[in-house]
Amino acid sequence: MMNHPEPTHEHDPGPLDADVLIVGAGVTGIHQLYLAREAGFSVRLLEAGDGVGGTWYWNRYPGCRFDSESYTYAYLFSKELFDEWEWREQFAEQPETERYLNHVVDRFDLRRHMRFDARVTSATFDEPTATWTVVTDDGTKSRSRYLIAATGVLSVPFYPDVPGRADFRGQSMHTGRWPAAPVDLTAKRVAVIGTGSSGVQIAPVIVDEVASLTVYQRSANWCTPLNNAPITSDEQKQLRVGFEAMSEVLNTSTAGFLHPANDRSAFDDTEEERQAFFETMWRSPGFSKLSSNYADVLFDDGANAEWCEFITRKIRGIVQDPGTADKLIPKDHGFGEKRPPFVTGYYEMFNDPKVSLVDLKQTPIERITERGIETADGVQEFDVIVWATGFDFGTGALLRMGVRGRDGLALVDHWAEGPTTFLGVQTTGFPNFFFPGGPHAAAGNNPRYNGDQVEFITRALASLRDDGFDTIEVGPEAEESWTAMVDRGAGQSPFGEASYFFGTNIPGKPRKYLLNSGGRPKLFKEIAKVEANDYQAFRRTRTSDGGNRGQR
Ligand code: N01
Repeated sequence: MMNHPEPTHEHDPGPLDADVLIVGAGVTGIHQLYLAREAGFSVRLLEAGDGVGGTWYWNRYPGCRFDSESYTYAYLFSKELFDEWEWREQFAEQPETERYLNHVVDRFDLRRHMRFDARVTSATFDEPTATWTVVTDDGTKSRSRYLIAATGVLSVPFYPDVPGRADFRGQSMHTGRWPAAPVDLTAKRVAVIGTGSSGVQIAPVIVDEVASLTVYQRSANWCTPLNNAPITSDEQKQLRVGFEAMSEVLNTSTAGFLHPANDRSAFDDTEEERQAFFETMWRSPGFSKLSSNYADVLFDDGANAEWCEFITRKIRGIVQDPGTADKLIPKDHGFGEKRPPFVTGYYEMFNDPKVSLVDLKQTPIERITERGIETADGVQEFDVIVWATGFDFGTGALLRMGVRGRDGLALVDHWAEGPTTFLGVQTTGFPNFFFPGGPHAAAGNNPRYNGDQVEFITRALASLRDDGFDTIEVGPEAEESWTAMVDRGAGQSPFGEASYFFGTNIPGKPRKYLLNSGGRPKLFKEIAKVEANDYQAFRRTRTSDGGNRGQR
């Protein structure tokens, strides 16, 4: 346990509540809490929701599920935990994931460090003591040495500014704020606005119960099958036997998946071989369509076009009405320029006569009325409108928390032109503040990247303690170089170019890449360098003895 400082200067804000204060009880926050406590720090966690799960707490819409394989998304820090939790499906549904995260919290006795219904409204760095004071919406203050915001990248739902949204008299829900109480959609006339991963997941799952389903599509997406399946008892056994080997792959692979990379280029193969390969891809699970596809599928226009033509033929083969099929085929971007959704029964659903598709490029939404949605084609009445319109990705939650660093610098001003980070964990001017799983963090199977980050942060805090420091702040050179790497990498492939990955779905948000374009190899390399160089990328000081800065 770290000794709580005894401030000797006049400025004495009282004792600390914890060494480490974490915000957010999602996958990253739980992991960070566990590691920090295991490392001997006193810990607290504040969570805005009234339960554990983060993304897997708020996104409880029907059909919400992983598109990373369940066991590859799960924690790997305990073999016992891995052994005792049997994922039922290759791609688990939200309720199972929420149960799993609750199980982890209880199994490792983490709940007693958590406070729920505690939304952070301000977080202020106090320079003389190098501590953070965090205030929640009920006015409670907490002080800590270190503040770790594990607030996630998809935690602020985005509602487009459509006139009349508040006028609708029926039920209106965002997928990212789905009510905990069951929503009865039986025999209801339902609209789903948005065809990103959430919209295309919910629609086919509710279609059987509703009276009618109308999908409002602004951009068609290159959807391919998820190819989910139950995990058989033999597979369960193999997973347990192969845990170490699997962990090794997951802990070292580029995007945190098990799918092997393909070193072939599309035109290394004949036309016939290519079509056979694409068929294999179509039948393969989840993200393997990106990770195991031809190596040049994102980099060569011809290769990308061939794969898109293959998907186009599939769509035309499944969707019986040629007009609808045509609308469902993207014309404005290639595969991977938007985050590809993985679907079950999505295209097939359009063959059901109660399902219709509105192409918003032809007939944009003009307004929401009391009874429904008005486009140039008139008003269509609904009982329920589902807003599957995405999130203020990457920085949304961090910038709403009222974070102020050195000299009162507001994070919202510091990042007015977009986030600047080192390793996606720290930014200059905000000592002792970390944000794993935030901007510049991941670009693949999120828990693997975010796990790398929380492990690094925990080691960094332990090294501070061991070396007699209590304050850590990244230097400007390291931040500039990491941010420049992210921006440079983002320009090198069209990946996510047409998507919220650049923040362009939010009016007024600067266009900046929000993922880690260097991937895990770059993260591993930089972390190794930092640790080998005794944290020279950071300014480490001692403050709690009254400002005696033992800088190194
Ligand atoms: O959000 P999105 P999402 N009028 O931003 C449309 C993860 N996730 O919640 O493309 C009409 O992708 C917008 O249209 P356009 C995953 O990382 C994972 O679906 O901007 N439509 C788009 O179609 C995912 O990428 C899973 O033209 C409007 C949609 O709303 C991320 O969460 C499942 C509009 C928003 O799509 C976000 O996915 C679900 C307007 N004014 C989510 N404004 C898994 O499978 C926006 N749209 C694990």
